[in-house]
Amino acid sequence: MSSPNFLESSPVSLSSQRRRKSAFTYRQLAQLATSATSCPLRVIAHIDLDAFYAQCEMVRLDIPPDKPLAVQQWQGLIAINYPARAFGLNRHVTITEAVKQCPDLIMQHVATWKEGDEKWAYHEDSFKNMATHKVSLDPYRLESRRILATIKDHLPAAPVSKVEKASIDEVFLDLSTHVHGIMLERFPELKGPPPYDDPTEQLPRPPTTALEWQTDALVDLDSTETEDDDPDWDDVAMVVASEIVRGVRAKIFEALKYTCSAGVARNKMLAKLGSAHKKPNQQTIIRNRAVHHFLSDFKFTKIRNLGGKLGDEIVAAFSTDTVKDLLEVPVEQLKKKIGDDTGTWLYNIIRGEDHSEVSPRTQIKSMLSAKSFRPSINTLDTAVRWIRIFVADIFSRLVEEGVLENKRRPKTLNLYHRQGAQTRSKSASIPMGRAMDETLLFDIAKGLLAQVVSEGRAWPCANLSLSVSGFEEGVTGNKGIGGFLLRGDEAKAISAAVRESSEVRNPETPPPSKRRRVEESGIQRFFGARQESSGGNSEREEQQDFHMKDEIREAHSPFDVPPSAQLASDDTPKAHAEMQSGHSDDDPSRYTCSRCNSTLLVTEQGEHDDWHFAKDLAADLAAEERTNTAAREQSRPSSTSSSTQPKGKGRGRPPNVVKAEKGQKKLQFG
Ligand code: DCP
Ligand code: CA
Repeated sequence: MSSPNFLESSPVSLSSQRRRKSAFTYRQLAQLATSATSCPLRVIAHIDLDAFYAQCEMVRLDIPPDKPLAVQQWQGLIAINYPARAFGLNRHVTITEAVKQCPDLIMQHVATWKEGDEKWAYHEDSFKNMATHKVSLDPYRLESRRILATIKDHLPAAPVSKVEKASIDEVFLDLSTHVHGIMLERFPELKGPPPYDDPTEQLPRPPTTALEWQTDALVDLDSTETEDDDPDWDDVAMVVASEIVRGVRAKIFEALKYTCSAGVARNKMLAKLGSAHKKPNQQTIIRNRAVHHFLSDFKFTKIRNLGGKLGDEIVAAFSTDTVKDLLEVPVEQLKKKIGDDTGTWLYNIIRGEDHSEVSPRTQIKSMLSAKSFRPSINTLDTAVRWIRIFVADIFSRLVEEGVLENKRRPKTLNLYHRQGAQTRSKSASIPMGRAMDETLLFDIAKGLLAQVVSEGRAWPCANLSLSVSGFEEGVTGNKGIGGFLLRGDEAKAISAAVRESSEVRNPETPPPSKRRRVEESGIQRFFGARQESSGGNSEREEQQDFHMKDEIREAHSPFDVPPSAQLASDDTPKAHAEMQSGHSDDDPSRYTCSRCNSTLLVTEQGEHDDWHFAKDLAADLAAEERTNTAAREQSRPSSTSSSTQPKGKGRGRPPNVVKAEKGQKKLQFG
């Protein structure tokens, strides 16, 4: 907690005589009031929770702060508290090694949804049951939300302070406007007006006694700067921001018992590097005069947005991963090797220039619930049970998003299904004309699954996931649910919505929308995909779904229908009939389906029954849709909306069927 208090004791007279004017102008001060991204006085903070999941468990279980604890997910450790890190533990050690290195380690498994359960819970034996359990990050999301609410409560409302949730345990704060207000109160000389009413006039210098760096870590200055140099208003702004951040951190601890680390600097990129500089429970200020020195020691792959593919490309292009080396490269050469936009951006970023905005949009854009199956699952019954869990998982998150109060509501439900190398996705509109509940989502999801199954080749299934997307702001005040009724959407009831976005993918070539993005040049090429795949929220927030996200990314990327998928697509009842002709009816390896009189191999019975289920469900939903549409059209004859029939590729194509089915009987699902 020691902090150099150098500026307070600086000799006022000498330096202030040397430079009587600030380097900053009245105009630049005014820009601070509006949080202009180009303002050189700008102050941004990044707050990152220390060992977040581990702290959540410590707080939940009331474990003393000095006890080593790690959060376990199946056979791995995903969060390690600082006392455990003192034993050399990190995310890469195995559980066996961890216990060897730290015999007193408390290992807490993450909460899980147990197949068939209505709610997630902390199960003692979950780590042994990967096949029947699914990780739930709800406890951490809940804490994340409480922390965000505490931060927002503590700070003045937007637009005075802007808060951007950057991941499950990180936020950016733009404190510029707030700091500007405090500076004007503390230093009335800043209130102006500028001499000669000229905003380009320089400000008077701040009194040196104004500064008291109460920070835990103050990054060393650039070699050209000395501590004897008088502070300027950018230093004052940093001190004020640092006080605010200290207050926020104290409040989080007081209210919720979580510690966090913070960085304060002139932009997001520097603030983020700052919060990671000293951990846990510390804050670091990177004064403008210290930026170059601070950055030159870094590997540029640690910089925000340079951690992934772009960083790797730059390392390869310049055979170095250090900022120091890259600083030597002229901008023209950067542009030549990695493109004009990216080159210019990189040139600036390694010099500490980043004008990206703190975006207060903390709204979730999509929600995903997923499960990879090891071993793969083979029956519709099991798949439906998982779908039920996904729906419960997503719905509980929707409730927290305010779906019940109509604050926000997703428009689309998407199902992804993976079988071998083939990923299929189906989407449906969520009808806007009725209240959203779990049953509605479950019915739509089952309809989507039915589409997949009716196309055949559904099993063994290695991965299933469900997501909602296309969030719309709802209605506040007295408009009620009707506010969600959008022209055209009214007619899209459940089955009709299982529609055109049905896709079969194989990871080779991108679909048209993605191709366009890949062809984009410059920085967008790298960031566009990243942003899309993050679903507007933390990638880590879906931690257990990392691999699933990869698949979704894959699903949006390269595709060519593989031979197996083509076979499935061309797979007609006739083809099956031909394949199976000539077999004896009393062959014990065969059976005749009582519903459609098809002759099938006994081993095919499960899939065939599933197919009937899928067909039944699709037919029921279509009937329901017809009834709904007719009812709506009767009540509103002037309506222009029309019903859409299912257009899935697999329409009417049963696997292994000899004759077309007859009769339809609804199968009830658990
Ligand atoms: N997380 C995860 N798997 C990863 C990375 C992170 O499950 N590969 C989860 C667990 C972490 C949380 O996200 O607790 C936040 O990630 P951080 O990278 O911020 O790590 P911590 O908060 O655990 O530690 P630190 O104190 O270094 O920030
Ligand atoms: Ca963290």
